[in-house]
Order: sequence, then structure tokens, then C-alpha cells
Amino acid sequence: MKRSTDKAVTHVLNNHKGGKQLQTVWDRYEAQQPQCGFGELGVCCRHCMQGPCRIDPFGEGPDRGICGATADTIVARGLARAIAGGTASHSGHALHVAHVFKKILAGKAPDYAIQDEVKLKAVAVRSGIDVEGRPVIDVARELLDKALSEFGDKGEPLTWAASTLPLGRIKVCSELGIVPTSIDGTIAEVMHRTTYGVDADPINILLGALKCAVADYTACHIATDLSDILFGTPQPVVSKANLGVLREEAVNIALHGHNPLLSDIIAQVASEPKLIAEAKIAGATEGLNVVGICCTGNEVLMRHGIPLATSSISQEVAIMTGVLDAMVVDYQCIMPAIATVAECFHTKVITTMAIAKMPGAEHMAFNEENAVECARAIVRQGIERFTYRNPDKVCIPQESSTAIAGFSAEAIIGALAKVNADDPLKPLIDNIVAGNIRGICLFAGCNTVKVPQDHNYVEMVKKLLAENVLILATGCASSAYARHGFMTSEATKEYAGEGLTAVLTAIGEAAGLGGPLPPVLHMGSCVDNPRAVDVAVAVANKLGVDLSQLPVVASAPEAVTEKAVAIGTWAVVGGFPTHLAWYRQCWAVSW
Ligand code: MSK
Repeated sequence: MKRSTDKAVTHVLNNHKGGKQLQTVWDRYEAQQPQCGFGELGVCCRHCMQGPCRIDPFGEGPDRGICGATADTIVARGLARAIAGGTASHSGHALHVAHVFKKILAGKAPDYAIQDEVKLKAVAVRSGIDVEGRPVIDVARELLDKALSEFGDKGEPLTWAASTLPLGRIKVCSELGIVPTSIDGTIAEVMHRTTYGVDADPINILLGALKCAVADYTACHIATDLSDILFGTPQPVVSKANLGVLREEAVNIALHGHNPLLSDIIAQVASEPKLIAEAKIAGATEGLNVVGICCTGNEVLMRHGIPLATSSISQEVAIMTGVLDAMVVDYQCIMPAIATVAECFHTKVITTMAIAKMPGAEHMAFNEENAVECARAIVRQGIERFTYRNPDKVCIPQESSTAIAGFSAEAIIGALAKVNADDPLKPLIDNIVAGNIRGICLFAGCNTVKVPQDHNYVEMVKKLLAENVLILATGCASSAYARHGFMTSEATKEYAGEGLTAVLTAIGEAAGLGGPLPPVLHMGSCVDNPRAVDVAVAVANKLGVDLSQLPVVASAPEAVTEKAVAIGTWAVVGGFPTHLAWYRQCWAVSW
């Protein structure tokens, strides 16, 4: 099977010098064939030790598990647990940022600061906090307390969900009994109700899963808001994407994972003259070259213009170029295989988080109280590894595309305000009503080994753009579009229909881009999906309609992680017709 539609990835897969014994995710996938058909359909259960049980989907074998659970119950339990797993990941991410926020306010993390007071005040006001005449630090403390209370049982609806969703959605959630009062409590509830001998009603289990998805939305929104407050709300930035951003004459350090807490600091210290000089003394005539992978890559691309090397599924391929001196990882979407692949090269894999270690990698504990020194020590590891590089193993592909990223909700509304300062949403709404924009599609999610990398993203977007559908993208979806050249003004001219091109040209020129906005707007990492909801909610509120009445859809056509399942589920709760491809299962649902 073809492995990737990305020419850079294919080039390295075909020409790398890591030796025949080197295995990638695609080799391991082939070695797993045939995969368990019961597992693929979700009709096996191992929640108790009497199992595993499986249901015959053809009606020729058992139709119940040993406890009596039907296929519907087993599938509902499996789906609910996937959503709980995704929610736990986003909760951990958000809570980590909140805990560092707390240290900053206590003066215990001096290398961080509140960088976006405007966003702080906007989130505080939205959350019902009085900001008038109050010192920033007081507002920040109250907002932090509110954020932390969302994780424990506050006994009332979660502020972040209640204050960012329109009334229509809140009414639907209330009627269905899916309003969470705690992020972590809701995760625990799903684990409880899906354990042996508790909830056996598939509909009831799914309602619990929907409630958990609302908790996931809340966690994602908190993570995005607090990150913007600490590191700045993204604004459009021009950079490059794909493996061609790696440089033979530089120390190449990849930042991989999800959280900006470490990566943002590394992005900052990498421009320090002393470290650059150390890299040059080590023989790297072009100094330091920091690149991003996965959603950590999206975070530093959006805020610092750091080039994006590749996405999750091809993380090993970055090492196989032979020029990656260090891969620094935090958590989520990091394959343990990278340490094995790195053994074939000189690359040092550095884990940094206590909850995410890996055999074969070096662990350098990241301490937020001493963030800059930790970041410098990590960069120096990369410089040291550069001296072990083997020139005979170098295989850097040529491909890299220009990518305009950084379209936070604030940036999109800011661009629209250049067209109509008094009523920024009017140009968007008018063009939807006039049919120049026929709809908006949010692409989110990952790259799966089960389809040639990026194939679904690229084929779907070409057709949608030709039909004048505006595209928003996050996570590895945004990486796919960045690497394939869909985040440029030229892409608008090449792929967008007439109506959409005219709109994007008018906005781009009014915003001073000298050409159209890209037809695919990079809105951030996978945790940043609420940014797209914020734009849709602003439009819905202005029109006085529910989200479900807007021509907005969502798709994760190459989904991998439980996080994608959680996000897709809250998109359904949000009223967006949603497509989530889970090979061989493919769901298209709406509410
Ligand atoms: S990194 S969750 S593979 S989007 Fe956010 Fe990409 Fe999916 Fe991980």
C-alpha cells in the first residue's frame, strides 16, 4: 500500500540510510495484519477478567458476552471509554498549564509571565469576573481559581462551557441531562458506569459519553485560553512546513508533543547568541534550527513562526533524515518507536515529563521553576549530538511549503474588522447569505497509518474549496495542509471557487496581505479546536440562531487518537454534522 502522499516523507522512506533493519509505523502495521476483526468493529470486551468476550457480527456465534452484555452495550462502553481517555488527556494538558499559571502568580516560575492581558481580561469578563479598576494579578488569580474549580466537583455547570456555548446548545444539553459539573469527575463517572455490572443501557452509556465530551470541550478551551494568556494569542505568521526545513549545516532540534510550557521556552532560548555561538563552535555553521512536530509544532509555529517539520504519523521519518540532532518530547502522540529508530542514527530522544518516559530515551526532567536553564540544557544536548552526526546518513528532502498560520479566533475577527471595523462579522455573514461562501468545514485530527498519509485531507479539501467551502484546520490536519501548500495566497487562486476567492481576496487585501487569505486557515493544535467554535458561536449569536442552524461541519478523516474521538463527539453535541473516520468504522453523525 502507498504509505504517504507527502513527497518529502516518501523520499526519506525510500532513500534513508538507517539500514534494512529499521522499521517504521508502516512496517509495524503490515506486521500486524490481519488485525482482529472483532476489535475493529468494537464488538469485543475485556472489562472484566471472565473475558475477553466477543460478539459474532454475522449472527452465527455468541450474541452476548458472559455477563449478558449485547453488542450495543459493548460498543457503547468502548466508545465511552475512548471519549474518557481523550478527555483525560486534555484535562491533564489543561491542568498542567493551570498549575504553572499558579506558580507564576505565586512568583515561583520567574521565566514565565502573563503576555496577553487583553485576552486575560476578555476571558475573565466572559467568565463573570469583574475586571474594572482591578490589578491584573487579582483578575488573574480569580480566573485561575475559577479554572481550577472546573476540574473538581463544583456542583454547578462548568463555567467554560456555559459561558462559551450559545443558549440553544445549553438547552439541548440540559434536556438530555449531559451538563457536566466537573471535568475529572465526569471522566471518573464514565469509567465507573462502564465497569463490570454497572450501566448496560447503550443509550444511557452514550449520554454519559456525550456529557464527558462536553467536559473535554471545557478542558480544551481552558488549555487554549490559559496558553494564550501566558504565551500570547496567535496572529498570522509566515513560515515553512515539511522536512525540507531541516538544515544540514545547523543543529536541528525537533519539539514534539502538545504542550507549549517547555517548547515555548526552547523556542525563545534558541535565539540566544551564546547558544548559537556554541552550535557554531561545534561545527554547525548555520547555528541552531528549531523545528516542530505534531501539535507542539503547531503551538510554536503559531506563536513564533518556528517551521513545522512533519506530523505525528511521520515522526520517525524526521529522525531518518539523519540530521535531527535531538527530538525533545513532552506528551501525547509520541510513538515509543522513535527511541528504536534513533538507535540507527545519532539522534538523542529526550523525554521531559514525569508521566511520559520511554525506554531508550534520555529523561531530562523539566522544571517550570527553572524553565530557561532546563531549556538551555536541552538545547546543549542537541549541540553535543551534532558532533556525532554521520554525513553518510544524511537524507534531507527538498520539499517545504510556505505556510501562513496563526489564525486564532481573534485573528480571524481582526482580519474581518479590516473590511468592516464597526461590524466585523458582517462580511462573513453577508457572503454566506449571498452564497459566495457555501459553508465552513473544520478539519481536525491526525494522520492514520490505515490510509496513505494526507490522502483524505487533500482529496476532500480540493473538492470543498472548488465548491466555495471555507476550510479551518487544527492539529495534524493543519500540518497536512501546511505541508501540501494549502496555506498560501497562491492556493486560494489555484483551488478556491470564484465566490470564495473573491471573499478571501477582499479580506486579505484589506488586511494588508497583498493577496488573498489562504483558503485553509491554520487555527492551532488539536487542543485549540474551541477556537473554531468561538467563531461559529459569535456568528450564531449575532444571527440569533443555534449552532446547528449554521452551514458549519467538522471532519476528522484520518483520526487516530481517543482525543479525536472526544473532540468529534463534542462537535456533535455542538450541533455540527460531524464525520470521523475510524477505520474500518466510519461515522457520520449530526444532532
Ligand atoms: S498531534 S491527537 S495525532 S492531531 Fe495533536 Fe496530531 Fe491527532 Fe496527535
